[in-house]
Amino acid sequence: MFNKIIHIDMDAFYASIEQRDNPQFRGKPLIVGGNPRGRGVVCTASYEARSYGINSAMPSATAKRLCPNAIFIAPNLDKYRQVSQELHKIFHEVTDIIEPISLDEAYLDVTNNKFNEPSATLLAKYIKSRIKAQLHLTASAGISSVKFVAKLASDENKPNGLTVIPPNDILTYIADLPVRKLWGVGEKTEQKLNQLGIFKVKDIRNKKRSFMLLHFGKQGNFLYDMAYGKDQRSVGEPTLHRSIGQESTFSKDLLNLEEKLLKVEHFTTYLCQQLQEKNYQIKTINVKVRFNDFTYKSKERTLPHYTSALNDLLPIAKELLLSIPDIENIPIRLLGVSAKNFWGERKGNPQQLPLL
Ligand code: TTP
Ligand code: MG
Repeated sequence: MFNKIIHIDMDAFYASIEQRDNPQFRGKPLIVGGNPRGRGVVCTASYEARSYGINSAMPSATAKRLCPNAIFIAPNLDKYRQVSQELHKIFHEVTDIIEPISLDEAYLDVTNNKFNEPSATLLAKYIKSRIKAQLHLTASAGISSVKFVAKLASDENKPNGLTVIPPNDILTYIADLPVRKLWGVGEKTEQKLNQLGIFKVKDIRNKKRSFMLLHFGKQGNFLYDMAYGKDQRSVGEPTLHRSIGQESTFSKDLLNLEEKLLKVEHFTTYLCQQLQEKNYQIKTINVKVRFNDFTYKSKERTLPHYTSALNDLLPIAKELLLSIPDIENIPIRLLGVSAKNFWGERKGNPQQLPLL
């Protein structure tokens, strides 16, 4: 018996919300992000702007050069967080086994669902139509029996896509993909794989598991499994987290304080969303940075009470960042916000609801 996993990813999330709420932006190249006259970066671009080669994390000034007519607006995270909460209510109509990845992205395990509906395709269509009807936004869905393939599938026909990769098609579907597409493979791992003559997923199949283990440790094991379409990770399972959080190494160093604080805000927002979804509360929050000279600094604080509220955690996360000596002046290449000291457990058993 195969699992049925749906991965949902909203299309041009921040930009689509702004186009929805501001009719004058519709059909136009819209960029949500930092000021193009400053050192800000693009959070996301509408699909109209992407046709000029603009994408997330690009400096806003470059985006302006590529498309001088583009409209630039600053992000409104409160609004996006509210939309994300509405989105999660729609997910919960179908299942309570949900694993949020970010504000606009989540895995849903629909193997058993509240509609007792055996077709994951029908459920994905239902979710997409509810998102359209209620939020006036579009999402792309990917369906497969394993998580990493469901995620690849949701990216396959963006925007407004729905792609199903049945269990028997997985091996063929992934064979010719570049290794970079595999879950957890960033620039560094990609380079290392390439140096070992591994460019496509199917190239991993020419290596032994022991070879992958030798060169990549635990990750090698996982890469080997994924090359054969295997991914044991279940959706939103309550793992015994030692810590939970978000971190990123940036393609361009973060230079100004505004950008650094905005990243802290993004990551803390994601963190709180993850905590609330999993019904966890935490007591200790940590902010870490790696400067461009590779020195590493980390600050943490333990609160007197457990919480998962952004109102509690965001001011502390910002304070922690600001307490790092010289944070204003030194460019940073990595930033992370994480939490530990957990309390709580996953929500109870799903309820049966009638099909609407
Ligand atoms: P994504 O899902 O990566 O991008 P997207 O929803 O804008 O576009 P699509 O999925 O159709 O390709 O990210 C979701 C939101 O997260 C995005 O709207 C803005 C924010 N974001 C950033 O702020 N910085 C980033 O570098 C990225 C990748 C996303
Ligand atoms: Mg998205």
